[in-house]
Amino acid sequence: MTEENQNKQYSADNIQVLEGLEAVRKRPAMYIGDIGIKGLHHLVYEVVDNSIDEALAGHCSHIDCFINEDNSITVKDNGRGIPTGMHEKEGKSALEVVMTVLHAGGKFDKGSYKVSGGLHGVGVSCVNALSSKLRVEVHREGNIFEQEYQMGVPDYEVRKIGDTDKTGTYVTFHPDSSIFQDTVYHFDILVARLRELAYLNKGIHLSITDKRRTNEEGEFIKEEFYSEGGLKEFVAFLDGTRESILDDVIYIDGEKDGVPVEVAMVYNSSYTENVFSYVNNINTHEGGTHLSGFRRGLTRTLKKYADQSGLLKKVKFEISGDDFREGLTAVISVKVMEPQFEGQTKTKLGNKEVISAVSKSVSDMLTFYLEENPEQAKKIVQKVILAATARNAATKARELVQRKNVLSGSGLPGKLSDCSEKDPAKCEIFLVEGDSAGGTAKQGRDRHFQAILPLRGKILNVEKAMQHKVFENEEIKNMFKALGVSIGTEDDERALNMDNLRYHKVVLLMDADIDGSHIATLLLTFFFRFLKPLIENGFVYIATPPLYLLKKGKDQRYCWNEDQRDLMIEEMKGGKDVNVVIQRYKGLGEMNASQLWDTTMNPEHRTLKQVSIDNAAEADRVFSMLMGDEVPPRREFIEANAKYANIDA
Ligand code: 0RA
Repeated sequence: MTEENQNKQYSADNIQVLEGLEAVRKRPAMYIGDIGIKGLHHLVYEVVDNSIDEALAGHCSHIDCFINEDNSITVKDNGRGIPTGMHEKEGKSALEVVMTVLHAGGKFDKGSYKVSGGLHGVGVSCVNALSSKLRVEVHREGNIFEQEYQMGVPDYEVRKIGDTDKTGTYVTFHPDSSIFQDTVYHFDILVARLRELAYLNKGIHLSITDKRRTNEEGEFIKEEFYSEGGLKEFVAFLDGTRESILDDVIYIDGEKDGVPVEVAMVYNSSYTENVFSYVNNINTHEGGTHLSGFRRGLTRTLKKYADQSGLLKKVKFEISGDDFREGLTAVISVKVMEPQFEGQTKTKLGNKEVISAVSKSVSDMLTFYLEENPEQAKKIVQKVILAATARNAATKARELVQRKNVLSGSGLPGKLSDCSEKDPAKCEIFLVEGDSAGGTAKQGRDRHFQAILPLRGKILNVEKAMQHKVFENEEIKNMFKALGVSIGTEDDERALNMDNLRYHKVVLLMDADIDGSHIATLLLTFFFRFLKPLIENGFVYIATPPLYLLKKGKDQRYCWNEDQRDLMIEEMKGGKDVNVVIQRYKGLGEMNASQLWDTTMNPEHRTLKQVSIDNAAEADRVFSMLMGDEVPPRREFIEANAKYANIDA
């Protein structure tokens, strides 16, 4: 190539780079999922993923993350450092290529299990494009290099700024506030993900430091994660507050047909199934072939063992696949070279070859385990028989509910005050604590699109109840009927059928006190365990009634927290010595219908908090802990989170 041609080539490449960055900024959601809290945190995962890849390749042992005072993020690793030499094809530093060219990151490290497609693995260049500022520092071959960017565009060429005897890559980025709705990082969300990563990738030290806050000793808040046992420890952690029926977690870590498979499982005394599956460290919410393989291996092996053991002789009914998974907590993690992600949220693994790889691994491991541990094996089989017995009872109870539905005409509960609109997308239902608040809400609502269902007293703690008890519960039956949803479809006995869902906003309206919080928690537990797709679709909300009413003559104002109250009092006084009347709302009952409408129900003024699941494994652990028998972890959680809740003890 002549020099002139080379220059042309160079500028043509540059135009491509700019077009690439522009595409990301125009449609950020296509690359990182959304531009809300999820997408914001996704930026961190994207950067950390690169360091994890370096660790999986065996060159990095420590990854340290920092939330800086200004809400920028720093990720440091002690890997080999991103190469800084000339990139032949692009005619510039390899570092600049990795940081600015979409999907360039993976090109260097063929052979590691890099994710292709899906929402993840889009590369650090996406993070760069979505950052108002980003700085990378590389320690490599005795030198320190740096480059800075604005919205992905380099400020200058890669330059050497010093000498070092270390190696590693440091990235600091400032999420662009003109792109993201909110640029404040949540420590807890990052903690949950880093902990998960530590369990999924044993042997790597991960840490997160929050430089915005200090503890009593004046040190920054910091959490460190390291797991030697991997998924075995993950399952023990998830089931920490449940009562195990086995002596130990069953564990396998190996490779079948070229697919690395790691599985850990344990049975507890609860009635829920908690199986989390991962592909290349991504939580596959929608499951897929690795999950099918796990289920197949589990069912076949346990069934065979149970048949041979003679323990099933007295059982008069069919045992189903579900029965083998009641009270089961398990994590499956596979690494797939070229994963095919399918499903609505692209979190369902499609690769067919993975089914037999996982199923064979699980069969081998479990057969060996059952033979070696006959006492444990007996406990598992007895648990399965109990589950089958209960399921029979549950099926009968459920059929009873469904038949009653048909008999009572419209099938809507008598306590429901329905709305007149029929298009679910425009309809809202308020689940209201108590008949009296329900009455106020009924008067205050816009009956055109808002329905009210009062709930009486504490609802059932589904975390501790057998399935048939759940379906027999009056309040729960009412919720199913009012919402228009049912459990069980043709191909999955436990799947939720939402085809006839009647409202796209399901709003929990509770008192802003301890009892209200408790009822909201019970309800959320019920939604999480039985109506999860409603949450995943963004249909579940929590209403936020005000805590105070301030009055000075005709001037009346509502406040939602103490800071707001104090500010407003000063404002109403206007420097004069008049004592503003403060009314503390203890319950919804103290508001009249028009006040409730104005502050809490009117779409023009209200604030609804949308319920979402950031991290499925963490949500499961928290619910089991909040609703379980052990008091100390619950107290610890409530104390740590008290600042988020309106607690009025
Ligand atoms: C490709 C090759 C080499 C290192 C990396 C990628 C690398 C990338 C990232 C991203 C974050 N941290 C990272 N650490 C390393 C090095 C190849 C060599 O030295 O031979």
